Amino acid sequence: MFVKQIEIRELRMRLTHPFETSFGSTQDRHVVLLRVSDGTLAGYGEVTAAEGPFYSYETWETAWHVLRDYVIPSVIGRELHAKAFGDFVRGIRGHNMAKAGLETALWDLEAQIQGIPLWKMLGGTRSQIDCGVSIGIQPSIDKLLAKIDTEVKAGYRRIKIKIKPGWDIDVVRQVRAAFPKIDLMGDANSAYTLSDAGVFKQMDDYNLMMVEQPLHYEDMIDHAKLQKQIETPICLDESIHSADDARKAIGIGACRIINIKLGRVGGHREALAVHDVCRDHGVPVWCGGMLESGIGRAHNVALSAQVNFSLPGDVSASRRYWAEDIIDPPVDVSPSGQINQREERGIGYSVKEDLVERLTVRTQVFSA
Ligand code: OSB
Ligand code: MG
Repeated sequence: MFVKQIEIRELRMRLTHPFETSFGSTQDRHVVLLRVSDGTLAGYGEVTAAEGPFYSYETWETAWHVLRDYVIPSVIGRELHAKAFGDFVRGIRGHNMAKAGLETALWDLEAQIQGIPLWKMLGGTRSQIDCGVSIGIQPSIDKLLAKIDTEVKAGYRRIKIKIKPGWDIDVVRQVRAAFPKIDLMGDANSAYTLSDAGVFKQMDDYNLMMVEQPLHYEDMIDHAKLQKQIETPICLDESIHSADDARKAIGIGACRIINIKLGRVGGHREALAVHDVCRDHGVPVWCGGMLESGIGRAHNVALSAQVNFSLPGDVSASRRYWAEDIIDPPVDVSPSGQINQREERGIGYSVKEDLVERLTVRTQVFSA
């Protein structure tokens, strides 16, 4: 396809509730969207970088800079397939979230041109995906228990709670006592070191599906040491940026599960490669979330159709995040905790262009 025009926009969107992790709280999101056109059709992608360099070094502002000055100039006016995007930006180190914003838009456009749903073009087979929720750190345990109750009643198939030092073992104990049967996990977002192994040994008593990224955001070695000391499977999030990372982490026993995020790995092509490495090693994967608008969410849904996404992901309904999402229809979750893939072409949801325009605070257009 011919990359005739690329539009980059920054939107301000307020989450219905603040979301707190071990590295901080966020509510007012800066959502960077990419719209790429061949002159006839358009594809959309989302940059999942956060408001500050806390989950990773990228922010919405670094993504804008890297896209404007390096990524977009590498592909504008070129003839390419979405799967070849990585070859055009190979010289740009890191900044995977910036790259993924454009890469995913190119996949949407290519699926639009072919007139097929993206999930099918990617080779996905799951026409329904299993959904979990990620619940941020709450002001009190009672509030957390009430949130879990709401989500379990809504049908979600797995509950993830955020943990940090001081909000960990006692919280897990009380959640387990109140909900003995639910599929439960904890996500530490790198808040611990190997000297905290005792905390995770205690967690072994509460039948957690997994503990996500307990240690440093660049580490694999200490995770392997921790995994040897505990029974609960470790799931890596922050540490995995590529299929090569996945191969190394699995090889040294640093994890037994991997969370795949499109932004963190640079887009659909690398996400599929991570998926395949995990599948070949018998390691299940699930799709992570980054508090996306409907556009990033729709890409997550499409990716989750891959066969080895055998665990419920952090892909949940639009209404959990936004009073009004920017796609139509919003992403909806069934009472049995699943999202149905759509048969419409591309990401399968249409973008509410009027609403996007109202939420936009800056735009830049690049034309061939
Ligand atoms: O670690 O998975 C994470 C949100 C922001 C940054 C990191 C993470 C998260 C979530 C939320 O857990 C997932 C979601 O509901 O989108
Ligand atoms: Mg995580």
